[in-house]
Amino acid sequence: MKIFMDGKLVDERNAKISVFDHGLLYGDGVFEGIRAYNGRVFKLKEHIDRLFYSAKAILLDIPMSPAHLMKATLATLRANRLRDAYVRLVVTRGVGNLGLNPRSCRKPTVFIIAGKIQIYPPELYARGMDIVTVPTVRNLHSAVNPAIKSLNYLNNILAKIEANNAGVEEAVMLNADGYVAECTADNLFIVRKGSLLTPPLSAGALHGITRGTVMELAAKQDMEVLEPNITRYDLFNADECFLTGTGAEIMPVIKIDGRIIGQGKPGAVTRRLTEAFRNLVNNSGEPIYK
Ligand code: PXG
Repeated sequence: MKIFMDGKLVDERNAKISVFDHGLLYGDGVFEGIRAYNGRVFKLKEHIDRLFYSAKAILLDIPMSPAHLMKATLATLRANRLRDAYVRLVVTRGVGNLGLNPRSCRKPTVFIIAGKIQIYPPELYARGMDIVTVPTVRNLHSAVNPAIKSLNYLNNILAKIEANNAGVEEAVMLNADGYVAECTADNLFIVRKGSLLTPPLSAGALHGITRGTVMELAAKQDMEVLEPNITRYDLFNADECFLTGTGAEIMPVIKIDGRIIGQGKPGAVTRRLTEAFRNLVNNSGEPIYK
């Protein structure tokens, strides 16, 4: 496997990070997870834009332009002869000394991995997922804003462990006010009386690119799309529920905290949006091979 590392494509065995990199020592950095389908990178510009917004929020100057990063992403996919892939783009604060002050870090580290991802067991897409709400509260936006896709995912990792301990694959994270924020790497949607509802970004949800795509697809299908605060009660009484994310795509949810959602199987709206999503990802995006 070829990895893009600080401006060059290198062999996997030579793609090494210093133990003094503050991305490793402090989780000081930002990342993006991007997907390619059928020889095209889905929403590449949106992902690169979000990377720059995350970097701006943590005062990290990415040492490459957005255009250069897009080219590097495509070059990494070509170097690995990939058409369907998952791309992980990472920018860290770089090598510094043993102290958290980023002033000692001279140059951010940039690397890009192009590989595969399967975050949930494939059979769950047909059956639907059982999820639970967990005690770990989503980061406050007055602390580390959940809009920042930072290298510090402990908030989400703790929630994931709590879900696994409860015997399920995914966790619903509530915010400090008790409203639904999102899952550990996915946004959450419910369908209620024909309308599509998802928590507002102010509730602690990431500005998910799949989330935005699904909202657009629903609007095109003449559905009403709303972003109200959502409670656990709203989840339990939803007609349908599903999760969205670059890794997850669209995952139906059929049980939450032991309550069966709707008919206990993936619903018609979820299926219709999944079909529209599949159609879009296979027929749009930045071509890898021109
Ligand atoms: N919320 C959080 C906290 C995320 O990390 C999403 C929502 C969905 O956003 P997008 O833009 O992908 O629709 C994410 C995305 C992984 C992995 O390593 C994580 C994400 C994406 C892909 C893979 O498990 N996070």
